[in-house]
Amino acid sequence: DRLKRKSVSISVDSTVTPAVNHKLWPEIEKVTMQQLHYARLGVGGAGGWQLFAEDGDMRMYRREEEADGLVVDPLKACHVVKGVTAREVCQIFFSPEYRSGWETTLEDMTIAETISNDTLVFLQTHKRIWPASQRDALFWSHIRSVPDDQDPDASDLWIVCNHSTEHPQYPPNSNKCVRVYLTVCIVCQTFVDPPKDPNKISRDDITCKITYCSVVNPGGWAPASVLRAVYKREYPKFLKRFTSFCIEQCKDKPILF
Ligand code: 18C
Repeated sequence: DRLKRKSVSISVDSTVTPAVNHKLWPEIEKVTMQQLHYARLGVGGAGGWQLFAEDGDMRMYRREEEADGLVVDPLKACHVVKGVTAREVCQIFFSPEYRSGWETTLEDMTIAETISNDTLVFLQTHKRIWPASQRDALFWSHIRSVPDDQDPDASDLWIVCNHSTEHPQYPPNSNKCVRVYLTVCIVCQTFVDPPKDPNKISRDDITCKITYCSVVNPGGWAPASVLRAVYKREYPKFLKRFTSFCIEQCKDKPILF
């Protein structure tokens, strides 16, 4: 109840974002909700998830999948991070000003369109892996909070969903880059332990549970063995670097629930 009261004041009602008037809105709404559902499904049972990396509380799973001969292995990762809230982690993942501080594969980032303050379209170019062509990605990115319908007493969930899109100004496969196609989400929830007067909560009392899901289609041929080696190296590196970046950014700031 304590957490619920805290989060009600900051939850963003999706129906009030000006993004609802944009032509992409039906897709943004649908994909974000699908990704939230998908992220919350476990990794056990018949899902076929294989654990491929583990470090402290971080677990990374993948499923080997191909589409038209290209490796598109879906990835799902879980992590538990102390000292930060769901809102802070999602805000850092979404906001362009932090991106170069944690995104290790990034070469360049442009905001292709500002749909609203919770919805942006990004064009990113990524570092080239020799001898493959350089890759770029054009995707909308949307942040929101949603009530936890599986536990109405728990704090709100925060999600950022990134999904490839098109833009007349940025056609694919120009400027030497092969375009990748991605669907990515990060879903976070804050837990406060031990239960406390909201005014006395310190960063030592908070934990953020993170689920990160990603599917990236490389867009053009790249050797499967090289791709899988890149995945195996780059995803754990990303999540470790991203979460320590969040802790570092937040540690001396007031807690943002
Ligand atoms: O989700 C993440 N970041 C978000 C904000 O940037 C956003 C972006 C996703 C980009 C997806 C990957 C784009 C291609 C990357 C090329 C690889 C460069 C490696 C350089 C190493 C020096 O959602 C965090 C994303 C974490 C990315 C991990 C790596 C994913 C690898 C995907 C491979 C795709 C094709 C690479 C082709 C090269 C073939 C040898």
